[in-house]
Amino acid sequence: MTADKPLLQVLAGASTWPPPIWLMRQAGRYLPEYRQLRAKAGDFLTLCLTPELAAEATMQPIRRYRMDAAILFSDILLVPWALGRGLEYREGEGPILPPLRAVGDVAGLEPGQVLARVGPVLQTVRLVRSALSAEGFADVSLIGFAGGPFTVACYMVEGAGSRDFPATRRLAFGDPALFARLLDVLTDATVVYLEGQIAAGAETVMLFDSWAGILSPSQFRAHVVRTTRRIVAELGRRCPGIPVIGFPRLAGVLLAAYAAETGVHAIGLDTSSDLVSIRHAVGAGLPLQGNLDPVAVAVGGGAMMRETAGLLHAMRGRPSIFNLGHGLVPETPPEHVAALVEFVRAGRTET
Ligand code: 1CP
Repeated sequence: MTADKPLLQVLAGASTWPPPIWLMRQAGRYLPEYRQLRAKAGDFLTLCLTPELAAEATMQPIRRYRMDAAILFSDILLVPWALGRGLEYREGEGPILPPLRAVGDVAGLEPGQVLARVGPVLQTVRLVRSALSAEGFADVSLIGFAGGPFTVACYMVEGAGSRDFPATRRLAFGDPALFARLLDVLTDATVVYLEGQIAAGAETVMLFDSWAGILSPSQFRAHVVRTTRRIVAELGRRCPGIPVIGFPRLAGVLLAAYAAETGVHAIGLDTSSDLVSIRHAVGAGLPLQGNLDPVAVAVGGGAMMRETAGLLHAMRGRPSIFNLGHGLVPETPPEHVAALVEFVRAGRTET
């Protein structure tokens, strides 16, 4: 029920105080209980595809910190995996996929086949919903997610992580028809996947477009705005009332166009965005989420508190969700996260 859940209230346009808080990568390697679970699962993909273990990873930060939202424990690359492209996570290297460069690589991708393969992820969503009610977290919202089609395409074309994805940008300019076909398949697959998560119990969904910021303005409109607008419109038809949070990381001044043209219901800000100037650029009523530097949490102490107080001050009086500008880093001491949550819950705008 929206009425009882601070995060959903803010997404519906309310300015609650103190703002609700959750943190990107709140589950993960900085938590000793996660490292234990990860060791038990063996590899990361097995952890994502074993509903009992993935639900446990989702619940760990909720039990420890009582965050206002749980985010499904999974990964954005489950979509290419579900499309049959193959995916491997190598220790210390990150994700590896077979690079996609030719027409033939896209021809066989069927968005319809995604639902058949993501059953375990949808089961995780159901398990988390029941765990939240069974363990007394009735006011904690459940966030589902997917990667933005452009960001997922980056990993599929490049075949791995990269600083600036040169092969992807080359394909986008060099074979626009092929690249558009790939983005269309990913857009359709993402709609089906998010609709499945919502049917299983996700109350809002977030689109992680982590690499949106590497594009020129015209390419940003073609690959990020166009796909996001289609996902938001389609989900609006299929799942009315479910808010979509967009995270076009490092979009900079293009954030205003993203906010105006995609129809997202809230925007996740990366570390570089200035909350005060952004709110003039995107309209006063649009909920904003962000954007503490995760490194400040790793360092902790006065530096973290001062940054946090400044953000809280800028958030006051408008619909805001406290979060980071990017994910928690693995070397973050868990007690720094506890101190951060306590500080935000006290609504302190001064140190
Ligand atoms: O245990 C491990 O060693 C695996 C590390 C890990 C984790 C904990 C990966 C591999 N993915 C995840 C979980 C994850 N990924 C979540 C879970 C929920 C939570 O936030 O607690 C989410 C939302 C993601 C999303 C994700 N995966 C993004 C978008 C957000 C971002 O960080 O920019 C991206 C880009 C990925 C790809 C990915 N998966 C994993 C890694 C190490 C990466 C980044 C690879 C790279 O480009 O360097």
